[in-house]
Amino acid sequence: KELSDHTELVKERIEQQVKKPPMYNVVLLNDDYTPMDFVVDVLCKFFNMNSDQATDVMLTIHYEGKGKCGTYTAEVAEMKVNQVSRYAKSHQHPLRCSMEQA
Ligand code: NFA
Repeated sequence: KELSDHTELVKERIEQQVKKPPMYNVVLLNDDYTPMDFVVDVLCKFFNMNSDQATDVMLTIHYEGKGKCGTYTAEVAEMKVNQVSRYAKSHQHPLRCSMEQA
């Protein structure tokens, strides 16, 4: 019995180590002022998209209110949100970026 209890504990520990971390979608929100070109630039610069992909995502955001830019672990998603927010602010655009559980 003790042996199987121990086996169960080891199994649980391995399961935790193998378990995938929670993932987050980084999203951009539409607004009335940020230029379309700037959004495409952000998507290329921070989310490694080509111009065609970036234009598709930008138009989705423009017409649907928000759009997914990528899916990352919490640490990486937070970094993207901070970098994009700082970049938009430094160019005096109101573009907002946030993360949500995937
Ligand atoms: N809606 C903005 C415009 O018409 C473009 C935009 C797209 C802004 C995606 C923010 C996000 N200039």
